[in-house]
Amino acid sequence: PPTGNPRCILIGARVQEGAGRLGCDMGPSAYRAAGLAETLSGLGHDIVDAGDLAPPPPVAAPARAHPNGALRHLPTFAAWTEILAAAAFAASGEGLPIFLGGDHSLSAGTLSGLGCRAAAEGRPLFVLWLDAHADFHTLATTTSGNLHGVPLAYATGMPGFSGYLPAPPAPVDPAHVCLMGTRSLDPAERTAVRAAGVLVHDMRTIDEAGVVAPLRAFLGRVAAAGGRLHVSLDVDFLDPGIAPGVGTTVPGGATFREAHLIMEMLHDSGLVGSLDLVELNPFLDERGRTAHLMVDLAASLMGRRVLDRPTQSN
Ligand code: 6HN
Ligand code: MN
Ligand code: MN
Ligand code: MN
Repeated sequence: PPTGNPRCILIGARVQEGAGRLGCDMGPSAYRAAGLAETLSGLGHDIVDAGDLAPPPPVAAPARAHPNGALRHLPTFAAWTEILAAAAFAASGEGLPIFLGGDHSLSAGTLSGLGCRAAAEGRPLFVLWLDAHADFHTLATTTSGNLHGVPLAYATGMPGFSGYLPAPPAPVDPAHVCLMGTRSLDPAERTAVRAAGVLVHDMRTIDEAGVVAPLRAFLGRVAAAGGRLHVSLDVDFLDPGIAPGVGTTVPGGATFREAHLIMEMLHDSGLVGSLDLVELNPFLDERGRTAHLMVDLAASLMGRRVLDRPTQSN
């Protein structure tokens, strides 16, 4: 993983077709308006803003329509997955990519590319999924048809995508995935995360144990395995009272300090190699406050702190 001050590469992905409502396409602009690049360079990082990926033409629809008639924008999802995988593989060889969403369907692509990067490095890829949801539907089990509900199942190589999307070449081991903040699971996902062996720290766990012990244990596993860590931060991980700018608010989310503490611990671990900032919907935000909070969280992840402290006590 990057040591010292890694170069951060900002990559916008204006994908919104995976969400149930429009507006996530404005996410990358909102992060820029909220000062993401300036904030991170103020911390001493070398920042490259690679701009926004060109929205790809939808992949030609498969010959056979999918039997799940609820599915929305499958050819668009397939196209974004392909170009994001290529972008993630390339950028992760040059620095620490920060993907600016865009809805969470983009992580199907980023995780696919990062899996290839980790495989090329001979290291396992670990994923910290900070989200109210598990996003663990397959094409067959989603009832909303919104493909921001499937990226984690796709990237971990769950069945139910073949024939419609190329399989990820180096799927993430589900046992290397840790969900935190979970509080809304559809019935099919509840069964699937358990069967796959995904570690789930739901909001009740955070209420009872706090964030420190569960996160420290997971980071210890990543370090022991010599792993590369990807963090996928969905705005709806946060409580809607502090982060209204998202289409899928769920009450009872992470507080301001819980979220910042996670970011501070992630920074101190030195393990994070890439980050997704997803699901920000500026159309639903209030005077940019959610965009600003997400920028603040990214800053904490990249080293902003109140005071220096001895590394061991973190
Ligand atoms: N997200 N499980 C719900 C669905 O429609 O499949 C919600 C998915 C939310 C996805 O927030 O990234
Ligand atoms: Mn999500
Ligand atoms: Mn979510
Ligand atoms: Mn392992």
